[in-house]
Amino acid sequence: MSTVKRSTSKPYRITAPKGLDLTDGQMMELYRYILMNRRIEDKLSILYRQAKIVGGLYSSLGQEATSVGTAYALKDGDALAPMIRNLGSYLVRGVSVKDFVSQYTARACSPTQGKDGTAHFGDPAKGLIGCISMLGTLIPVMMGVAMTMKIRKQPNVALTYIGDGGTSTTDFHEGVNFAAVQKVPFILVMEHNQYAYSTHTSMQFSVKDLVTKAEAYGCYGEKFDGNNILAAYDVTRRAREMCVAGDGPVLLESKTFRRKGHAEHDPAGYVLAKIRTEWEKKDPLDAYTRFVLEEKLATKADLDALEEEVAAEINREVDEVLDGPFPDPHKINQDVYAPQEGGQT
Ligand SMILES: Cc1ncc(C[n+]2csc(CCOP(=O)(O)OP(=O)(O)O)c2C)c(N)n1
Ligand SMILES: [Mg+2]
Repeated sequence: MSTVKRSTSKPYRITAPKGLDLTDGQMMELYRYILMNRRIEDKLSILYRQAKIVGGLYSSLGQEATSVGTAYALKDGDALAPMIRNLGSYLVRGVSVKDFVSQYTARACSPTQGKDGTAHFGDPAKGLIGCISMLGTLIPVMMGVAMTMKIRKQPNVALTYIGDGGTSTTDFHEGVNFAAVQKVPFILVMEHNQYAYSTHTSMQFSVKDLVTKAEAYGCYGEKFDGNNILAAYDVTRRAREMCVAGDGPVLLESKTFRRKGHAEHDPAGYVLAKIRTEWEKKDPLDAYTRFVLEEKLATKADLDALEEEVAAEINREVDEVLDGPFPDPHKINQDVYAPQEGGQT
């Protein structure tokens, strides 16, 4: 008699960390952000295939929980520097759908007035420091921002992100080392998504957990499930408290996976199908949806209504932005180094 072997692997579930201080309303706010993050990127991906995106398109598919959860733990006066896969962090900080769509389609109304096609923009009024494309460079920059906060005795923190590949840069070493020596309120979220372009982490470093590097620099570090939005929030909230108490910097390691290629043009044929499937099952939005329903924070009907609302907002903004003009070529140099009144640089 033959026996049929059943898979014993349990479905991926997320749980609320002990001591989580979020209200039901805040947990639903997180839900809206992660949903918005996913749906904006879905739409941008379609626009890319319609040749409406100018330049590269970088996805955070599978990593949205890390962006949204970590950014949500920050407070007014904190400084945040997202990287290109942190669309969700920008959203939490108040950047609009219109800003993203206009930025990627290089319209005159975009945050960079059509001069840059990706997420390279900041907004000091929102405490946002613009992304720098040279990997690692934001670390010493944000370490400096944190140093200013310390000198001014401000109860705030500076936070930025780095990919696993970016941890191999000199700036990573210099920035983290100096931050630890100076004990500044700096949080570095290392997104261990297992690839740097096509390079697997096994070819990038010999440590299993990036967070072990914290000990080498003499600062606190903690790893967390990067697909659990509540874990991302909670670990950052605690890191923030440590930093404000003068016990910074803190290195956080998000264990996650980059579910698309490096950018939209890269089909990532170098990733085994089996591994992709494994991580699809750990989808952070699906997992949080299950949590929200099981904890009765919302009903299926509530979530369907939210889906519709989000889709309507995105479609409305896309139509409006695409109707708008590209920048005036004569203004191409204007505002490149500093805001100018009317004239050109
Ligand atoms: C100093 C530097 N070297 C190389 C590059 C080119 N580059 C851009 S993204 C990238 C891979 C980054 O991988 P990782 O840091 O793991 O971030 P991820 O793309 O996975 O989010 C490379 C090599 C760069 N921008 N800066
Ligand atoms: Mg990576």
